[in-house]
Amino acid sequence: MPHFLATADADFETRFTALLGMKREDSPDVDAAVAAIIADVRTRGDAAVIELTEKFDRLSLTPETLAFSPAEMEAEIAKVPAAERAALELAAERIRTYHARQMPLAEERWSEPNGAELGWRWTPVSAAGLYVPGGLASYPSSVLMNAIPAKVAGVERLVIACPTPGGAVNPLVLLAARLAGVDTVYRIGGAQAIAALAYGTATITPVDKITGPGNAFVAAAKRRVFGKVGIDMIAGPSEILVIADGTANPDWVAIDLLSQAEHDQSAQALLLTPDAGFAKEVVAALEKRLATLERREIAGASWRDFGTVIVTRDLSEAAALSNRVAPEHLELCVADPEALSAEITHAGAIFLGQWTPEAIGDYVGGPNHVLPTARSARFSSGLSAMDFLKRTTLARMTPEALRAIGPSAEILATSESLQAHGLSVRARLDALNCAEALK
Ligand code: HSO
Ligand code: ZN
Repeated sequence: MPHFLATADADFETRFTALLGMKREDSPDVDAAVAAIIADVRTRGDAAVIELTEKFDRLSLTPETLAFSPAEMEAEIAKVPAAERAALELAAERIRTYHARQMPLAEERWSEPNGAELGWRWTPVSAAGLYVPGGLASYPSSVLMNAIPAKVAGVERLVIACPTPGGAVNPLVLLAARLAGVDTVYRIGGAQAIAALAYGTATITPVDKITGPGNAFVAAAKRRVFGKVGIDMIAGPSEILVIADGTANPDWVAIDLLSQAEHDQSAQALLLTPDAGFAKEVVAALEKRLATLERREIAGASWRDFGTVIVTRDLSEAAALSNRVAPEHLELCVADPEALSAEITHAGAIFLGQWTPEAIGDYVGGPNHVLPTARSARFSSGLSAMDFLKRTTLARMTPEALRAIGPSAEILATSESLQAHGLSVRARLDALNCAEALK
């Protein structure tokens, strides 16, 4: 049974707080094992990566076969049926167009009356590595969502690490890699792949930033290599929160809730509505739909353990509660989604109105589907072109500007007992004063 709450209940606040604090992911503590794997890859390079791939993926590789050859890529990609190819191409194009709009001006610069110039400049990271899980969660759509923003940002070298357990390859993943402009696809996975991307081996050139989802080993490895390289985020199980009023279609809302529940038994689907009768209809429709799903075991476990229905006094109260959840995906299935959207302050992605199922955003809408989970939308955003850019600040003083603001720098340097700092300013001010005196 999902959780049923009503804001009118006396114990609502206690139960809602418990919901917010609920720990959904029970990830095993693999940190010690991951530390050992990273150390091994750092000291033994390719040999360690090859041994670990043999052990975990039952696949024998050599330095020459760590990456797919162009001919192997061709052969796999040729297996993709035309309909899938066309759909992936449409998705790639729409994701590219959307992310191109995120690009900031390459350089901003302005001058002050004293002649000083200030500004900043954006430059891409040189190389990025994208992790793609093998097996059940090997999503071609996620390849596009990670690789395209990197390309749009101007990343020169883009590589993928994707395990192929027992040699099993997903041709769609390789096609997505090709469409997105990925240079090399390595058939390696786990912590060993993250270590190889971060530190490099004789055959794998290290990258500067690693993005993409993965299992507990991959997550722990990303945490450990952070600092040596940049990472995107540590993504948790998917979440969807739907705010609906009586005008929504209960069956559509039900299947939207299930669309995220089917990702993972730790996924969470929440429905907030002021209409108790409507809530009942959604739950009934959901049970019916659930029974028909291939992934009913997973979706059913998610709905049973973490599914939640909250009856609110009105839509504004639903928006306020949603802001406290800060969901990864928020659907507004209400008569006036724009008005309600104005009340939303914390959410990874908002889907406005009944014609916008969340799945559109997962595949072809254009916005990124790599989004902050576990309430981290309170302080972070989904993956974007900006994640592959860095900002360098620019400053240019003139004698006049240095005269105006230099003395304050000197005073602050003295107060921090940093003599050379102060002297670097003073030397220039003295030269200026000297030149002035000689005039
Ligand atoms: N909803 C998932 C992404 C995804 N859905 C991939 C389907 N494929 C996390 O945002
Ligand atoms: Zn999804």
